[in-house]
Amino acid sequence: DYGMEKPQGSSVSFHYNPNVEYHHFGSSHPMKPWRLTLTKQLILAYGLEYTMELHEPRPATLDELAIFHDREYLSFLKNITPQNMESADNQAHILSFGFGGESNDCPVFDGLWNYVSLYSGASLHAADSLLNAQSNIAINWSGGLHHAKKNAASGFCYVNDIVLAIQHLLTQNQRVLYIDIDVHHGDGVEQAFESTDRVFTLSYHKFGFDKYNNPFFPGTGAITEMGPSDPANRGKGHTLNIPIEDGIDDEQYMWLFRTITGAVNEKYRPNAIVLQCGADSLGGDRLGKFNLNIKAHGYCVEFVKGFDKPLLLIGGGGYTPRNVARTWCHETAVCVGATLHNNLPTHLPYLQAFQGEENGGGVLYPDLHNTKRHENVNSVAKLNSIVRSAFENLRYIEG
Ligand code: TV1
Ligand code: CA
Ligand code: ZN
Repeated sequence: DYGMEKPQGSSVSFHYNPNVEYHHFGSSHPMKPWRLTLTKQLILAYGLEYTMELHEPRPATLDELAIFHDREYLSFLKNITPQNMESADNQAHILSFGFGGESNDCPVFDGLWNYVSLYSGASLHAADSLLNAQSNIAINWSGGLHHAKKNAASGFCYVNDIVLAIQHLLTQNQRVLYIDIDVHHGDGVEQAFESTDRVFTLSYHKFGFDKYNNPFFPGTGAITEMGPSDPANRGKGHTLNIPIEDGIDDEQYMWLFRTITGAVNEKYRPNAIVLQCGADSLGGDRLGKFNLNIKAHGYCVEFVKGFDKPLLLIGGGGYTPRNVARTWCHETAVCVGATLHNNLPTHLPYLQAFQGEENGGGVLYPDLHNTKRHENVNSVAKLNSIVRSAFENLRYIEG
């Protein structure tokens, strides 16, 4: 032993199987897997592929998915097609497994099984490269499907690749911290680990009701929701939810994020971190209600990277494809420590997709706050009270 220390700085691995791009939820559905094509093209155009180790992971197997999901659910998922879904046998299960229904959030489409195996395989492979110390930051922009339950699809999510990746990390890590900056509550991940103290789940999200008194999806994640209340349950206090109102701006969000995430990291002392980077918390998102700019979203990645622990970065929501691509490209650059030019590379395929916008067409960092779609109703007093409650909720965990 020559007392050699592990190399300074971070090595980044990128896990992506391009076959995910070719799946379609349906033309009017907000989830567009081709946003991953845009993301990849931006990353390549900026030359970021030379700064990371690239992997094309194989799809996850049925047995790998069964570590979290029920086999009956998986065999339904594996066999259901747009052609056979009308059969009586399938109709009997379709609603209970979270498909169809009025919203049609989780449609049955061609290649569904292939799609879920591909994004899950990439998250498992990314976790694996952290376990083998092949990288200290592993990225899978195709994953982050945080609503899926062990026996049901929910909110565009069929298989919970995050739960699977965390379970894999737990084979060699005592404590894993899960952080979720998607505009929706990370309910599936929270629920999967509600009875253990080996995973701490922290979600920032919009919480509240619209003018028709309908809750913002999925309707859970109040500040008072902190895991089981039974003191004998080890999971008690290992859940923290940060409910936020419409229109939150960069300064407010960054302040909330560093204050609370910093405190959780210090108290919980995780051995590894999973950060879900849902890009629907950006200003101008088709479904989201926040007003964040790309660099404020990326600040969260920068801040967590600063903890210097094995880090799994995964995608999630994001419904304005050009801004999803910009954000995840920027966050890839943050990981490798690169600074990118605001002017987009001229040789970028799909350059058109990034042009002709009101604010900042042709650039990487348009002003998304200026889209002013949602009035900021987060008051200083309200944010202070959230932080106060969050700190109080942390008293349950022993540092
Ligand atoms: C088909 C076609 C489905 C058009 C769904 C928006 C559509 C939505 C569609 C939609 C839509 C939701 C609900 C209502 C619950 C239902 C990836 C009481 C224009 C992680 C999932 C949001 C977010 C689900 C996923 C939500 C993620 N919003 N058009 N559906 N019912 N569902 O509100 O967290 O980003 O909107
Ligand atoms: Ca969230
Ligand atoms: Zn979302």
